[in-house]
Amino acid sequence: MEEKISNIKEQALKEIEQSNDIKSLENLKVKYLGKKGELTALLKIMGTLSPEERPKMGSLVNSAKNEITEKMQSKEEVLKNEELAKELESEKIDVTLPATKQRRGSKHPLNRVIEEIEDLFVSMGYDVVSGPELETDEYCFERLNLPKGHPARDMQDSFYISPEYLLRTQTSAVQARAMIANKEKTPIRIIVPGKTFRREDDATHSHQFNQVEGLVVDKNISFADLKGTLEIFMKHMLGEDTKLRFRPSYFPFTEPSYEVDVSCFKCGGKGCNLCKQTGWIELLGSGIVHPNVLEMNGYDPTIYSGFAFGTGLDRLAMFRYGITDIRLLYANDVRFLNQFDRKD
Ligand code: FA5
Repeated sequence: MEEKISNIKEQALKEIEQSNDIKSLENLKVKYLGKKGELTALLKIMGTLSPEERPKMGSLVNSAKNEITEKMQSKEEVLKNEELAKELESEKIDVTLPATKQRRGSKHPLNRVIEEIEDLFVSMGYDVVSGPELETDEYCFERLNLPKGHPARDMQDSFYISPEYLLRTQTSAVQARAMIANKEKTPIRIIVPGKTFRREDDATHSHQFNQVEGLVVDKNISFADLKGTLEIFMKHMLGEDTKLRFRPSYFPFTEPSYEVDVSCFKCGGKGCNLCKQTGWIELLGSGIVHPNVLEMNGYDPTIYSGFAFGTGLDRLAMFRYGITDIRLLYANDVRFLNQFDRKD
């Protein structure tokens, strides 16, 4: 029996030493010290021994058990440390590596254009004002010399909410609001960037688009002031070499009225596919404020005069950035928007 105990102990110590993970160590615990383990089996047969042998064998089994337990504990510690070291190694962070770049949103091309225009006009002493997008028929048309039933209303296909309210078709609506709001009838120098809406939809017309309106009312305002202002505006946006062409046109709220074309910035006026071989691109409507409009909105046309202009911001952004379809500006496709990350 003594030899058997010694063999079991030697075998157990050897196997413990050879085990190389916690799982196999657990198995050895069961194999030697568990309820059905080899040492436990020896304790169970103690009763069959003579009373003289029993204490000796008992103490031999116990000391073998203690030795195996101790060996197991120290091996377990070694294995746990090894596993921890492996884990730490796999989680190691190289703090010297360059950081992953965080993508930041970029400014929408329309907002870039709006901000640029605002900066320019503020530097020339203008105020930036806004007005409601859901507008009354009165401000959108009637106070702009377009009474109900006026044929020129057909030029702007409108979204009516009720006979009295519509989504404004032009930022010109704010012209009348600014004149009415100015109780002292002091000079006005404003720009109005904002959303406008018409029942149109193709590559160059959107049902929602943006305009920027300009309005100056003061004494002795003439066509020369309008021309000079638009030249500064367009050269700033499209380049110093840009030329302007004023074509007589018709708007009920200005007289005389002009459509303004700019020389094609792509071909420099020689003619290309962008300007349809004409060398010119139509960009805005403008004119000298109609005396009826001044009068209707509280300014004496014999004392005051003014000029106004309205341009499509979307079209300006399209020319500026070479965008061929206006709908891209509203599709919220990040692949499109990301291109403007570092455009200017
Ligand atoms: C007007 O809206 C006038 N209120 C402009 C004006 C203001 C004239 C002050 C005189 C004095 P028009 O309908 O032409 O005019 O529109 C002006 C510009 O808005 C156009 O040149 C174009 O750039 C843009 N625009 C018009 N409709 C659309 C549309 N559906 N989608 C995108 N841009 C449009």
